[in-house]
Amino acid sequence: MTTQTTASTCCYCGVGCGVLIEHDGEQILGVQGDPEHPANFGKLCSKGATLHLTGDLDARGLYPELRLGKSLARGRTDWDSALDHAASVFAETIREHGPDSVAFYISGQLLTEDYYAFNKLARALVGTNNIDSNSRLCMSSAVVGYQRSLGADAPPCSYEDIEQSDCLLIVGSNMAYAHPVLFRRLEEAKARRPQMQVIVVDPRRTDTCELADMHLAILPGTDVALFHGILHILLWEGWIDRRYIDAHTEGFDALKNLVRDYTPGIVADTCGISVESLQACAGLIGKAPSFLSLWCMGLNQSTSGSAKNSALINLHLATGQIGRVGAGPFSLTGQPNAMGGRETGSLSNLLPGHREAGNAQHRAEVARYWQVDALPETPGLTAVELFDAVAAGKIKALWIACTNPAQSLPDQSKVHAALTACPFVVVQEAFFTTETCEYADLLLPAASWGEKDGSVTNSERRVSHVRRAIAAPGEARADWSITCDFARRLEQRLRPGLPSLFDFTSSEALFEEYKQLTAGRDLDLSGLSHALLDSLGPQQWPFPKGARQGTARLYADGQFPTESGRARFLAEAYRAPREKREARFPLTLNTGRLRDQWHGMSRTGTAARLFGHVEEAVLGLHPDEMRRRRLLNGELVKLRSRRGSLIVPVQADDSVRSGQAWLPMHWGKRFLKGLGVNVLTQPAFDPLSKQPELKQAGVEVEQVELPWQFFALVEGDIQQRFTALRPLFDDFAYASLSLTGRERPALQIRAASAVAPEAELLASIDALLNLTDGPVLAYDDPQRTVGKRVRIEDGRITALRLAGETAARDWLKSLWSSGQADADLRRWLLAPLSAPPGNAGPAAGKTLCNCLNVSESAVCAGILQGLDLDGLKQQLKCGTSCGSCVPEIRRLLATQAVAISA
Ligand SMILES: Nc1nc2c(c(=O)[nH]1)N[C@H]1C(S)=C(S)[C@@H](COP(=O)(O)OP(=O)(O)OC[C@H]3O[C@@H](n4cnc5c(=O)[nH]c(N)nc54)[C@H](O)[C@@H]3O)O[C@H]1N2
Ligand SMILES: Nc1nc2c(c(=O)[nH]1)N[C@H]1C(S)=C(S)[C@@H](COP(=O)(O)OP(=O)(O)OC[C@H]3O[C@@H](n4cnc5c(=O)[nH]c(N)nc54)[C@H](O)[C@@H]3O)O[C@H]1N2
Ligand code: SF4
Ligand SMILES: [Mo]
Repeated sequence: MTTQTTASTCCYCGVGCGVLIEHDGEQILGVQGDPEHPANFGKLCSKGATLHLTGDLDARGLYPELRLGKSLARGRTDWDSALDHAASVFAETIREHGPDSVAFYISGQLLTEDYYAFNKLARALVGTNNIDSNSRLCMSSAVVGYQRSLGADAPPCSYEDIEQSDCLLIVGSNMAYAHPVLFRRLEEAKARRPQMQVIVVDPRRTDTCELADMHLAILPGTDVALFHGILHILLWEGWIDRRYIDAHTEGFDALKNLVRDYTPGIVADTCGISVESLQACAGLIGKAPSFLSLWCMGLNQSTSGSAKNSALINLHLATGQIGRVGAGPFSLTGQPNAMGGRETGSLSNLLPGHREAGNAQHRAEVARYWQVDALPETPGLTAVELFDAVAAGKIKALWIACTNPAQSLPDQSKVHAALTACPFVVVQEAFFTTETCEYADLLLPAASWGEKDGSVTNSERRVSHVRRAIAAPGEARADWSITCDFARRLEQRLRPGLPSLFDFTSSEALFEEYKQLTAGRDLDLSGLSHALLDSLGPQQWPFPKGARQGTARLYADGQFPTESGRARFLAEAYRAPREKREARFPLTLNTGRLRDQWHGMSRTGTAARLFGHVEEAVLGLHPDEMRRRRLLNGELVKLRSRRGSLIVPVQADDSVRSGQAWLPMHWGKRFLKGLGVNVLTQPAFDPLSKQPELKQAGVEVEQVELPWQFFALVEGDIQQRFTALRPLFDDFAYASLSLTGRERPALQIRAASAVAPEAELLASIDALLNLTDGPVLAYDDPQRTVGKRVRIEDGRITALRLAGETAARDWLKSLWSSGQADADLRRWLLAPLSAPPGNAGPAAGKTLCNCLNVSESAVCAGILQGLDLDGLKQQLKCGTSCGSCVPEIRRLLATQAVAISA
């Protein structure tokens, strides 16, 4: 079959890049950036550019699976039986315990049409507001911030504003990793206009700082103090816009009173920065012709998330820096359709069309449109509260779609206990490998990227048409279609004989119904349709009926969608993060994203190439903290919080300050022994947004003695081996599973324990590693302190494992990846020692440039030869394709230059 191209969007971050999917009608063969798409103009980052390499069918859900008793295993079933069963259980539960005994937990990665179907199902049919989404962990503080300060949940800016601004404040956002294509656009703009000032506020020195003129490494959680301190200086210096304040805002006097106490000395002290840098930062903002701020999880994921958002927006209102080119408070959205979720009302407190579930008039409007008597009044549960209610037995049937709460919610011990206790759990998933799937009584296979049709809204309010390229594998179905099919079966049981509310035969039909609910509201997108998006391309809302183009910028006229038409200053005092530093937990744990992984790694974790940059979860600690605790690089440590513990290797990392610790968020129970990173994080949440404080948990680090070490590599049937092997490592203190190898992917396992495991366990592991028969060379020393096995096929290593001691690990891995199996290897294998022979070269190290496979060591060698960025690009080709590695190359250039000159 010939190769076809389907234009669609990337399924990862909120930048919302257009992709051209190359396929043969059955399989996706490649992806390119869509040059026509106004979010990316052809660019893609390392994740977008590798989409076609992800999604191993062995990890996908292909058929519905049902468990008919908690102690039983799940078995394959058909869709009719699956959905009839679900409808019966839901109907019975609702009849017996009321509508609030069931709940839906959904996701910012669903399409707008999927969201709308779920919303109507929960509120109109079931009659509950218990429908919340993972956006509660992500954007809900920004929602509150915009609503409170500006009157509606609408980011007022466009991506162009980032390019055109004179002064950019990037706060609590590592956009070099998390919004890479936008960062590329910023890099290019800064190269064109070097006078543009970029300030980064982040407790860590991230790759985003490589572009910054100023980096303020504030102490975790002190942003509100910083913003008030900046405003204090702006007032003192007269750098505010009195005319704008008078004409378009209210509440300034109260704020002025509050910030009087936020003197530079006190604020610098609270934030752990110098008075000079605070003054300089305020100067850049106060004197800039245009000022734009970008923020993400560093502000939102906090017990002061709402206050942080409003304190930042205060700065824009006080300087009149909103509604103009290059100006405004611009919240970056995380997930591809976090915006669509907010628009369709997919947080428990919202309703479609930017309405409030707590507002009687809003409820009446939506009820009338849906032709039901009324919508439920009882407030719905938010994510953390919802799982608490599940644990307490109040929620008896839980429907989870497109999110992996058994990895991503804070306080995982509680989440796992809740899922174990819940009488009926439905999981609607594209990948059946996630931690949450384990708990499903009914597991429903969902179509995923490239296989479904609908729409998404990106960070700049731009709606794109997501198009289907190929059919979903097996019996997987589009989310909206699963939801509507279930809803129709539930209707027959709850309101028999009445006309169906879910008579939708396409995602387009859902969009057509939904869009009318936005008519006349701030987000009015009633002029859009799938067909119009096809003819005019992606459009920014508002886009009312009859419009021919979208709206790039909001509030140009200074009119805000509040009762008075004025924007509001919010005066809230700074509050420290919930978990104070104390002797037992003296470190603050910060968690967040890596460049090449996506959340729980269900998709990115199927592509070996994406582990090339970072192979496993490693704790970063400042060198002083390492010294104080006598820790060495690579050593395993136990990381403990008030809620749980985790064993991981530690690494000196001077991008975090003393007193802090850093761990990537991606590792859950599948990839790491234990309950994952979130066993440590705290469920305490912001009082208004209910968003938990995922970025600041009190922890301590302890040494552990785990002398018995294990290392293995195996090629072939990776996902099946992964799933089969993972449970065998439950008895080890530490175990980390990942993928490795670019051309010949393999499953890699590292493990450790205090004593050697039982011989039978090791034998079972060997069997799954393909190391028990065939061309396998083995050596075990009599005391069983060293055990080596290598499988050699056609002169190449295809599986290997070291047990007891793993000194030869890197050497063997390099032999495996180079495809050699020479005399040295045979000699080493039969010797009682485990150490590699003397001529073993260094380990390959991490891959910096994933597109062109350039290692960090090659880049460092180039720098030592005197090459600059352009030279490195020319000679090594690194950074010449997607550019995601360029910030890191810049950082290496800067640090190496220091090392050379020092
Ligand atoms: N590669 C990749 N990209 C992604 C994702 C992914 O999983 N992988 N996920 C997407 C999603 S859903 C989201 S929400 C976004 C998240 O995007 P970001 O928010 O940019 O990413 P994070 O790494 O979670 O956190 C950002 C920064 O907040 C800093 N921070 C921590 N505490 C504080 C604080 O108190 N104050 C300030 N000012 N900063 C603080 C951290 O040090 C970190 O560098 O990324 C999106 N893009
Ligand atoms: N410690 C810590 N924890 C965090 C964060 C942090 O910064 N630190 N960040 C938080 C944030 S901002 C977020 S957004 C969450 C994200 O947390 P999750 O929502 O749990 O993240 P994902 O792993 O992306 O889950 C999406 C799931 O949907 C599945 N899927 C993919 N496509 C489809 C589809 O089309 N249909 C269906 N039905 N399923 C599909 C994927 O396989 C995946 O399992 O994590 C939060 N947790
Ligand atoms: S920046 Fe990368 S992950 Fe985000 S939408 Fe674009 S290609 Fe996808
Ligand atoms: Mo997110």
